[in-house]
Amino acid sequence: MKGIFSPKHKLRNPQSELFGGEIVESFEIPQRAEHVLQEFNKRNIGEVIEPIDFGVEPLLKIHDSKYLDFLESCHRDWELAGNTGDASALSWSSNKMDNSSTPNDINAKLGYYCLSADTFICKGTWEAAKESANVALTGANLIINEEYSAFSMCRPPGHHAPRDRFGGYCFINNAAVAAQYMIDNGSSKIAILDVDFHHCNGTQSIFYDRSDIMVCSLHGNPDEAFPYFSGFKNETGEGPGKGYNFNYPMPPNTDYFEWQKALLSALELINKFAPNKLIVSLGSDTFKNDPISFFKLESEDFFDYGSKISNLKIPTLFVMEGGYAIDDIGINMINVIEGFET
Ligand code: B3N
Ligand code: ZN
Repeated sequence: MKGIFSPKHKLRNPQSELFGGEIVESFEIPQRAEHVLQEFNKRNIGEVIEPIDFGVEPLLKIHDSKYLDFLESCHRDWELAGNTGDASALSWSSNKMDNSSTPNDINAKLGYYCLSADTFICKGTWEAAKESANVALTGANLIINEEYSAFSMCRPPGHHAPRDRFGGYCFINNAAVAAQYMIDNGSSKIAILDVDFHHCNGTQSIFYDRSDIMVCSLHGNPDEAFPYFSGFKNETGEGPGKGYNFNYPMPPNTDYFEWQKALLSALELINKFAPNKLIVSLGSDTFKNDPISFFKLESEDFFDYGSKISNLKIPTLFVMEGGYAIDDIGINMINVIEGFET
Protein backbone atom coordinates (compact mmCIF):
# COMPACT_ATOMS: atom_id res chain seq x y z
CA MET A 1 0.00 0.00 0.00
CA LYS A 2 1.27 3.48 -0.85
CA GLY A 3 1.45 6.17 1.81
CA ILE A 4 1.00 9.88 1.24
CA PHE A 5 2.81 12.26 3.56
CA SER A 6 3.86 15.91 3.55
CA PRO A 7 6.44 17.49 5.86
CA LYS A 8 4.33 20.67 5.63
CA HIS A 9 2.10 19.26 8.40
CA LYS A 10 4.73 20.68 10.78
CA LEU A 11 3.61 24.19 9.83
CA ARG A 12 0.78 23.60 12.26
CA ASN A 13 2.45 23.52 15.65
CA PRO A 14 0.04 24.89 18.23
CA GLN A 15 1.63 25.39 21.63
CA SER A 16 -1.56 25.04 23.61
CA GLU A 17 -5.27 24.36 23.73
CA LEU A 18 -8.13 25.06 26.13
CA PHE A 19 -9.25 22.24 28.40
CA GLY A 20 -10.87 22.15 31.82
CA GLY A 21 -10.59 25.91 32.32
CA GLU A 22 -6.85 25.85 31.70
CA ILE A 23 -4.50 26.44 28.82
CA VAL A 24 -2.79 23.06 28.48
CA GLU A 25 -0.15 21.68 26.13
CA SER A 26 -1.60 20.74 22.79
CA PHE A 27 -2.48 17.08 22.21
CA GLU A 28 -2.54 17.45 18.42
CA ILE A 29 1.22 17.82 17.87
CA PRO A 30 3.57 17.29 14.88
CA GLN A 31 5.18 14.17 16.42
CA ARG A 32 1.91 12.32 15.79
CA ALA A 33 2.34 12.25 12.02
CA GLU A 34 6.10 11.71 12.28
CA HIS A 35 5.61 8.59 14.44
CA VAL A 36 3.06 7.20 12.00
CA LEU A 37 5.39 7.77 9.03
CA GLN A 38 8.28 6.16 10.94
CA GLU A 39 6.27 3.00 11.63
CA PHE A 40 4.95 2.88 8.04
CA ASN A 41 8.57 2.90 6.82
CA LYS A 42 9.87 0.57 9.55
CA ARG A 43 7.42 -2.14 8.50
CA ASN A 44 8.04 -1.58 4.77
CA ILE A 45 4.35 -1.09 4.01
CA GLY A 46 5.08 0.62 0.69
CA GLU A 47 6.34 3.66 -1.13
CA VAL A 48 5.66 7.04 0.47
CA ILE A 49 4.87 9.87 -1.93
CA GLU A 50 4.41 13.60 -1.48
CA PRO A 51 1.03 15.12 -2.33
CA ILE A 52 0.06 16.85 -5.57
CA ASP A 53 -1.29 20.39 -5.20
CA PHE A 54 -4.97 20.29 -6.20
CA GLY A 55 -5.57 23.99 -5.57
CA VAL A 56 -8.68 25.38 -3.94
CA GLU A 57 -11.30 24.00 -6.37
CA PRO A 58 -11.92 20.63 -4.64
CA LEU A 59 -12.06 22.39 -1.26
CA LEU A 60 -14.80 24.70 -2.54
CA LYS A 61 -16.96 21.67 -3.36
CA ILE A 62 -17.20 21.03 0.38
CA HIS A 63 -16.45 24.30 2.17
CA ASP A 64 -17.88 27.81 2.06
CA SER A 65 -15.56 30.20 0.19
CA LYS A 66 -15.74 32.88 2.90
CA TYR A 67 -14.78 30.27 5.48
CA LEU A 68 -11.71 29.29 3.44
CA ASP A 69 -10.81 33.00 3.06
CA PHE A 70 -11.08 33.33 6.82
CA LEU A 71 -8.73 30.36 7.41
CA GLU A 72 -6.25 31.82 4.94
CA SER A 73 -6.17 35.29 6.50
CA CYS A 74 -6.96 34.53 10.14
CA HIS A 75 -3.56 34.51 11.76
CA ARG A 76 -2.34 37.48 9.70
CA ASP A 77 -5.42 39.53 10.68
CA TRP A 78 -5.00 38.41 14.28
CA GLU A 79 -1.44 39.79 14.37
CA LEU A 80 -2.42 42.96 12.49
CA ALA A 81 -4.96 43.60 15.23
CA GLY A 82 -2.06 43.67 17.68
CA ASN A 83 -2.37 40.22 19.14
CA THR A 84 0.52 37.94 19.94
CA GLY A 85 0.18 34.19 20.46
CA ASP A 86 -2.37 31.97 18.76
CA ALA A 87 -5.78 33.15 17.58
CA SER A 88 -8.71 31.97 19.68
CA ALA A 89 -12.44 32.60 19.68
CA LEU A 90 -13.93 34.56 22.56
CA SER A 91 -17.38 35.70 21.45
CA TRP A 92 -20.29 33.86 19.89
CA SER A 93 -23.43 35.23 18.32
CA SER A 94 -26.54 35.09 20.49
CA ASN A 95 -28.83 34.70 17.47
CA LYS A 96 -27.40 31.33 16.38
CA MET A 97 -25.69 33.05 13.46
CA ASP A 98 -28.87 33.46 11.46
CA ASN A 99 -27.77 36.94 10.43
CA SER A 100 -26.94 36.74 6.74
CA SER A 101 -24.04 39.24 6.81
CA THR A 102 -20.64 37.85 7.76
CA PRO A 103 -18.55 39.87 10.20
CA ASN A 104 -15.36 41.81 9.42
CA ASP A 105 -13.64 42.08 12.78
CA ILE A 106 -11.16 39.26 13.42
CA ASN A 107 -12.63 38.49 16.86
CA ALA A 108 -16.14 38.38 15.39
CA LYS A 109 -14.92 36.12 12.57
CA LEU A 110 -13.25 33.76 15.01
CA GLY A 111 -16.52 33.34 16.92
CA TYR A 112 -18.51 33.09 13.69
CA TYR A 113 -16.40 30.27 12.25
CA CYS A 114 -15.52 28.38 15.45
CA LEU A 115 -17.43 25.35 16.78
CA SER A 116 -15.37 24.68 19.91
CA ALA A 117 -12.97 26.81 21.93
CA ASP A 118 -10.37 24.06 22.36
CA THR A 119 -8.66 24.81 19.03
CA PHE A 120 -6.37 27.81 18.48
CA ILE A 121 -5.20 29.00 15.08
CA CYS A 122 -1.44 29.47 14.91
CA LYS A 123 0.76 30.76 12.10
CA GLY A 124 0.98 28.08 9.42
CA THR A 125 -2.41 26.52 10.17
CA TRP A 126 -3.88 27.36 6.75
CA GLU A 127 -0.84 26.04 4.83
CA ALA A 128 -0.82 22.82 6.85
CA ALA A 129 -4.60 22.32 6.59
CA LYS A 130 -4.56 22.91 2.82
CA GLU A 131 -1.68 20.45 2.46
CA SER A 132 -3.50 17.90 4.64
CA ALA A 133 -6.39 18.07 2.15
CA ASN A 134 -3.88 17.59 -0.69
CA VAL A 135 -2.61 14.47 1.11
CA ALA A 136 -6.18 13.10 1.16
CA LEU A 137 -6.84 14.13 -2.46
CA THR A 138 -3.62 12.50 -3.66
CA GLY A 139 -4.74 9.28 -1.96
CA ALA A 140 -8.16 9.60 -3.59
CA ASN A 141 -6.47 10.11 -6.94
CA LEU A 142 -4.44 6.91 -6.48
CA ILE A 143 -7.61 4.93 -5.78
CA ILE A 144 -9.36 6.50 -8.78
CA ASN A 145 -6.38 5.36 -10.86
CA GLU A 146 -6.84 1.74 -9.86
CA GLU A 147 -4.66 1.44 -6.73
CA TYR A 148 -6.53 -0.91 -4.42
CA SER A 149 -5.63 0.94 -1.22
CA ALA A 150 -3.70 3.95 0.09
CA PHE A 151 -2.97 5.63 3.41
CA SER A 152 -3.21 9.43 3.54
CA MET A 153 -1.26 10.48 6.63
CA CYS A 154 -3.25 13.68 7.08
CA ARG A 155 -2.41 16.22 9.73
CA PRO A 156 -4.22 18.32 10.90
CA PRO A 157 -7.26 16.00 11.02
CA GLY A 158 -10.56 16.95 9.43
CA HIS A 159 -13.67 15.05 10.43
CA HIS A 160 -15.09 17.65 12.87
CA ALA A 161 -15.10 20.42 10.25
CA PRO A 162 -18.53 21.01 8.63
CA ARG A 163 -18.99 23.36 5.69
CA ASP A 164 -17.99 26.51 7.53
CA ARG A 165 -16.52 25.89 11.00
CA PHE A 166 -13.27 24.82 12.61
CA GLY A 167 -12.80 23.07 15.95
CA GLY A 168 -11.80 19.80 17.55
CA TYR A 169 -8.35 20.29 15.94
CA CYS A 170 -9.98 20.25 12.46
CA PHE A 171 -10.13 22.91 9.71
CA ILE A 172 -10.72 21.27 6.32
CA ASN A 173 -12.66 18.03 6.16
CA ASN A 174 -10.10 15.85 4.39
CA ALA A 175 -12.28 12.73 4.14
CA ALA A 176 -15.23 14.72 2.79
CA VAL A 177 -13.06 16.47 0.21
CA ALA A 178 -11.66 13.08 -0.88
CA ALA A 179 -15.14 11.52 -1.10
CA GLN A 180 -16.49 14.37 -3.24
CA TYR A 181 -13.43 14.16 -5.47
CA MET A 182 -14.11 10.45 -6.03
CA ILE A 183 -17.73 11.23 -6.93
CA ASP A 184 -16.59 13.95 -9.34
CA ASN A 185 -14.23 11.49 -10.99
CA GLY A 186 -16.56 8.67 -11.86
CA SER A 187 -17.66 6.96 -8.64
CA SER A 188 -21.40 6.82 -8.07
CA LYS A 189 -21.38 5.57 -4.46
CA ILE A 190 -18.86 6.13 -1.66
CA ALA A 191 -18.98 4.87 1.94
CA ILE A 192 -17.18 6.65 4.75
CA LEU A 193 -16.47 4.50 7.80
CA ASP A 194 -15.27 6.61 10.73
CA VAL A 195 -13.53 4.55 13.43
CA ASP A 196 -12.04 7.49 15.34
CA PHE A 197 -13.13 7.73 18.99
CA HIS A 198 -15.02 10.98 18.29
CA HIS A 199 -18.18 11.38 16.26
CA CYS A 200 -17.56 12.84 12.78
CA ASN A 201 -20.01 15.72 13.20
CA GLY A 202 -18.51 17.57 10.24
CA THR A 203 -18.61 14.67 7.80
CA GLN A 204 -22.13 13.77 8.91
CA SER A 205 -23.46 17.29 8.42
CA ILE A 206 -21.84 17.70 5.00
CA PHE A 207 -23.44 14.55 3.57
CA TYR A 208 -26.58 14.35 5.74
CA ASP A 209 -29.01 14.87 2.85
CA ARG A 210 -27.21 12.73 0.28
CA SER A 211 -27.74 9.14 -0.77
CA ASP A 212 -24.54 8.78 -2.82
CA ILE A 213 -22.23 9.10 0.20
CA MET A 214 -23.05 6.87 3.15
CA VAL A 215 -21.52 7.76 6.53
CA CYS A 216 -21.11 5.22 9.38
CA SER A 217 -19.45 6.33 12.62
CA LEU A 218 -18.42 4.39 15.76
CA HIS A 219 -17.66 6.70 18.69
CA GLY A 220 -17.89 7.67 22.34
CA ASN A 221 -21.44 8.48 23.45
CA PRO A 222 -21.88 12.21 22.72
CA ASP A 223 -23.77 12.55 26.01
CA GLU A 224 -20.32 12.21 27.57
CA ALA A 225 -17.76 12.97 24.86
CA PHE A 226 -16.78 15.62 22.35
CA PRO A 227 -18.39 16.82 20.02
CA TYR A 228 -21.43 16.44 22.35
CA PHE A 229 -24.18 17.74 20.06
CA SER A 230 -24.30 15.02 17.45
CA GLY A 231 -23.59 11.34 16.95
CA PHE A 232 -26.79 9.94 18.44
CA LYS A 233 -28.39 6.80 17.07
CA ASN A 234 -31.51 8.54 15.83
CA GLU A 235 -29.54 10.72 13.39
CA THR A 236 -30.14 8.72 10.23
CA GLY A 237 -30.03 11.36 7.49
CA GLU A 238 -32.66 13.64 5.99
CA GLY A 239 -34.50 14.04 2.67
CA PRO A 240 -32.82 11.89 0.01
CA GLY A 241 -30.11 11.10 2.61
CA LYS A 242 -32.56 9.37 4.97
CA GLY A 243 -31.19 5.91 5.70
CA TYR A 244 -27.62 6.74 4.64
CA ASN A 245 -26.20 7.91 7.98
CA PHE A 246 -25.52 5.52 10.86
CA ASN A 247 -24.18 6.24 14.33
CA TYR A 248 -22.88 3.77 16.90
CA PRO A 249 -22.40 5.69 20.16
CA MET A 250 -20.75 3.60 22.91
CA PRO A 251 -20.21 4.16 26.65
CA PRO A 252 -17.02 4.64 28.69
CA ASN A 253 -14.76 1.57 28.98
CA THR A 254 -16.06 -0.05 25.80
CA ASP A 255 -13.59 -2.82 24.92
CA TYR A 256 -12.93 -4.56 21.62
CA PHE A 257 -15.46 -7.31 22.30
CA GLU A 258 -18.27 -4.72 22.26
CA TRP A 259 -16.66 -2.34 19.76
CA GLN A 260 -16.25 -5.01 17.09
CA LYS A 261 -20.00 -5.80 17.23
CA ALA A 262 -20.64 -2.22 16.14
CA LEU A 263 -17.94 -2.52 13.49
CA LEU A 264 -19.44 -5.72 12.07
CA SER A 265 -22.88 -4.12 11.95
CA ALA A 266 -21.46 -1.08 10.10
CA LEU A 267 -19.56 -3.35 7.69
CA GLU A 268 -22.76 -5.22 6.93
CA LEU A 269 -24.54 -1.94 6.08
CA ILE A 270 -21.65 -0.87 3.88
CA ASN A 271 -21.66 -4.23 2.15
CA LYS A 272 -25.39 -3.84 1.40
CA PHE A 273 -24.84 -0.31 0.11
CA ALA A 274 -22.17 -1.74 -2.27
CA PRO A 275 -20.08 1.41 -2.75
CA ASN A 276 -17.46 1.73 -5.49
CA LYS A 277 -14.96 2.92 -2.93
CA LEU A 278 -14.51 3.08 0.83
CA ILE A 279 -12.91 5.86 2.87
CA VAL A 280 -11.86 4.97 6.42
CA SER A 281 -11.52 7.95 8.73
CA LEU A 282 -8.83 6.37 10.88
CA GLY A 283 -8.30 7.55 14.44
CA SER A 284 -6.34 5.56 17.00
CA ASP A 285 -7.85 7.38 19.98
CA THR A 286 -9.98 4.29 20.74
CA PHE A 287 -6.75 2.93 22.31
CA LYS A 288 -6.87 2.11 26.06
CA ASN A 289 -4.10 4.64 26.89
CA ASP A 290 -5.40 7.54 24.85
CA PRO A 291 -5.19 10.62 27.12
CA ILE A 292 -8.46 12.27 26.00
CA SER A 293 -10.75 9.34 25.22
CA PHE A 294 -12.45 6.48 27.07
CA PHE A 295 -12.44 3.24 25.06
CA LYS A 296 -10.24 0.25 25.88
CA LEU A 297 -8.91 -1.18 22.63
CA GLU A 298 -5.54 -2.98 22.78
CA SER A 299 -2.86 -2.61 20.10
CA GLU A 300 -3.58 -6.06 18.61
CA ASP A 301 -7.26 -5.14 18.20
CA PHE A 302 -6.27 -2.55 15.60
CA PHE A 303 -4.70 -5.28 13.49
CA ASP A 304 -7.81 -7.45 13.81
CA TYR A 305 -10.21 -4.72 12.74
CA GLY A 306 -8.01 -3.80 9.80
CA SER A 307 -8.45 -7.34 8.55
CA LYS A 308 -12.20 -7.21 9.14
CA ILE A 309 -12.44 -4.05 7.01
CA SER A 310 -10.49 -5.77 4.23
CA ASN A 311 -13.15 -8.52 4.08
CA LEU A 312 -15.40 -5.99 2.32
CA LYS A 313 -13.09 -6.27 -0.70
CA ILE A 314 -13.65 -2.65 -1.71
CA PRO A 315 -10.88 -0.26 -2.87
CA THR A 316 -10.08 1.67 0.29
CA LEU A 317 -8.52 5.00 1.19
CA PHE A 318 -7.42 5.42 4.82
CA VAL A 319 -7.44 9.06 5.98
CA MET A 320 -5.76 9.83 9.30
CA GLU A 321 -7.84 11.57 11.97
CA GLY A 322 -7.13 11.58 15.77
CA GLY A 323 -5.06 9.58 18.27
CA TYR A 324 -2.96 11.09 21.04
CA ALA A 325 -1.17 8.23 22.84
CA ILE A 326 2.03 9.41 21.24
CA ASP A 327 4.22 6.36 22.04
CA ASP A 328 1.72 3.97 20.47
CA ILE A 329 0.16 6.00 17.66
CA GLY A 330 2.48 4.56 14.99
CA ILE A 331 1.99 0.96 16.14
CA ASN A 332 -1.81 1.27 16.37
CA MET A 333 -2.33 3.09 13.06
CA ILE A 334 -0.02 0.80 11.13
CA ASN A 335 -1.55 -2.28 12.77
CA VAL A 336 -4.80 -1.34 11.02
CA ILE A 337 -2.96 -0.91 7.72
CA GLU A 338 -1.11 -4.23 8.08
CA GLY A 339 -4.28 -5.99 9.21
CA PHE A 340 -5.99 -4.70 6.08
CA GLU A 341 -3.17 -5.95 3.90
CA THR A 342 -3.01 -9.53 5.23
O1 B3N B 1 -12.59 16.45 24.67
C1 B3N B 1 -11.63 17.07 24.98
C2 B3N B 1 -10.73 16.59 26.07
C3 B3N B 1 -11.14 15.54 26.88
C4 B3N B 1 -10.31 15.06 27.88
C5 B3N B 1 -9.06 15.66 28.09
N1 B3N B 1 -8.23 15.22 29.13
C6 B3N B 1 -8.66 14.20 30.02
C7 B3N B 1 -6.94 15.78 29.34
C8 B3N B 1 -8.65 16.70 27.28
C9 B3N B 1 -9.50 17.17 26.27
N2 B3N B 1 -11.36 18.24 24.39
C10 B3N B 1 -12.16 18.79 23.34
C11 B3N B 1 -11.45 18.70 22.02
C12 B3N B 1 -11.31 17.31 21.59
C13 B3N B 1 -10.98 17.21 20.15
C14 B3N B 1 -10.94 15.79 19.67
C15 B3N B 1 -10.25 15.69 18.37
C16 B3N B 1 -10.33 14.32 17.82
O2 B3N B 1 -9.55 13.44 18.08
N3 B3N B 1 -11.30 14.07 16.99
O3 B3N B 1 -11.43 12.90 16.41
ZN1 ZN C 1 -10.76 11.61 17.77
